[in-house]
Amino acid sequence: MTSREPLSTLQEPPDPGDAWTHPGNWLLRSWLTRSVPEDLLESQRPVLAELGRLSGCNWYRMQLEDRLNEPRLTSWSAWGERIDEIELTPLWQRAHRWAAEYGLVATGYDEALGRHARLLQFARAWMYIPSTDFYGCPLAMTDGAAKILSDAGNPELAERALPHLLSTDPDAFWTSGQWMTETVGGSDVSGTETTARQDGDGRWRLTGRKWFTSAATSEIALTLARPDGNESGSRGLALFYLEPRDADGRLQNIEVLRLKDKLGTRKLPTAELWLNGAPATPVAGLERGVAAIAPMLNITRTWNAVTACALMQRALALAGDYAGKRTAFGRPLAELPLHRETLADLEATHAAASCALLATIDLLGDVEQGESGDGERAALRLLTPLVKLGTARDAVATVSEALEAFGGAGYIEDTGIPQLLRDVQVLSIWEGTTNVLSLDTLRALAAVGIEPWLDRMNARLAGCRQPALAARVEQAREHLGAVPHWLAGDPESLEPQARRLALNLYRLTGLVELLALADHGLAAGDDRPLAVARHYQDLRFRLEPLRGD
Ligand code: UCC
Repeated sequence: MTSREPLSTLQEPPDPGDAWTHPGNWLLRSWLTRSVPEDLLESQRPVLAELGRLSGCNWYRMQLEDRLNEPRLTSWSAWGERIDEIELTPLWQRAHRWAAEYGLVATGYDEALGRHARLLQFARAWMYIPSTDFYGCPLAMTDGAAKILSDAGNPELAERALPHLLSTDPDAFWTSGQWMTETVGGSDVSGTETTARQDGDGRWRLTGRKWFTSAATSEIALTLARPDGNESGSRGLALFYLEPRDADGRLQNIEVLRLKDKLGTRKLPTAELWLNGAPATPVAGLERGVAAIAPMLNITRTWNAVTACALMQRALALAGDYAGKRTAFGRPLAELPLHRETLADLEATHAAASCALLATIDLLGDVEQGESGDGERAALRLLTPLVKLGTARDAVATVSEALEAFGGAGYIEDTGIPQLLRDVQVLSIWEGTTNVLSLDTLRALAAVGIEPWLDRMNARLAGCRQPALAARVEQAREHLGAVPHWLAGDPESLEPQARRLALNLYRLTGLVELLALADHGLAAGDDRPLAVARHYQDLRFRLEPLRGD
């Protein structure tokens, strides 16, 4: 017997549980059931179930064991050779293989899945992401690169890279970087200083400093540079493809200056790079590089939103489980009315965020498979920045509150919980800050107008037939009716209001989609979505008189 015994109470740790079958994952399952034909969904269930089991159990354990590991940069060999080798953490090395084996990118391009390819891809990502320490970042960029190379009309590059980017063989699978951010700016890339010049053999060579390159171990990268003689500003930039290493694994005229010392996402080997004449190939002409890389941005922004929802769900699964195991004031936390209400607020926020996101993913699938018209394309253009900015903000607030639900334990590093908060903070910064995306919302509105979104929202409400929803639907319709008034007047006067406008549109999207899901649920005898929709409407739209209707 040691001097510490007898032991005082031991607290049972929280367990996230199986990510697929978890009661807190009802929304994803309901959405898939509503959207995907049953025979197709049935064929996908085994892989979703396997991912859910692994993510909530084995991978989660490995993630906790891997907690203190970080990627390491070795700049020089013992004998003075510049090598710039980056060693990844054990979990990251495994996550690369799992990503290939489970088709985390390839599924989105599987023509056999038709318009459901995107939804089924992101359903897999939803479970993979929380236990793989932001390996979703290179996957997002890989997906974006695959999208660009599929559509850019550059058969040579497509033939070279696409079979690797879409491979399900871990040894053949490549990931892509997206090198946009320079010292002059990550939001305003028009001042990009990297230059592109042809050498004597006609090979393009890039020179400049890339300040923030995520997943610096990727096999390819897409980047912006200004060809010699091009005009200043963003139109004078071109989009380039490069392979950082040669066949022997040596960096090709690139130096890794350092790994970035970040608040979170510390498993991710984000590097500052010096390109010193790195060989590269133009992807789609020699100007309008920002427009050329925009499809990648829209895909990575969608992954960003999936990550936000998946990490909110992980935080809520842990907090919910803990509430059943932790006793305070004589009862489990789960029986304390205020604690329950606090968790219910978070769950409602997560549900609405997930609905806005899944509706956007459904639309992306339609647009990519050509099962849509201009209206769908326009609605997607507006919804993408909305869900990116809204889910990111919800994730930061929700995960912060979920930490608080653990009391002091949520602040202690070896519980693994604080990392969640540090990690989600990046979601509202990279791939466009909240303000940049609010301005992109204005750009989208100027290009496509509000009508395609409004028509879609009104059609969703018109489809709600259940009497129990009538008052809620009417209230939502009134909110929608106000939207054109928000947009009236001089477009320039909207700029200071852009964030408020974007967040309101995002929340309305979540509410309307949640009501539509509630309608479907009621028709099938499930009143849970209705309860959550009511909760969200009360929480965000302050409809106190309707409480309990
Ligand atoms: O690199 C980074 C780290 C990688 C980490 C990856 C994480 C993945 C997350 C996954 C989850 C785990 S982060 C940095 C990424 N950088 C950004 O996101 C850039 C943020 N800034 C913006 O988005 C700005 O709004 C800019 C750069 C797009 C503004 O550029 P411009 O050139 O000043 O703006 P313009 O002139 O309005 O746009 C140029 C062209 C126009 O087309 P054209 O030439 O036809 O008139 C726009 O319509 O680009 C078009 N465009 C778009 N098109 C601009 N944005 C879009 C868009 N979103 N969709 C379609």
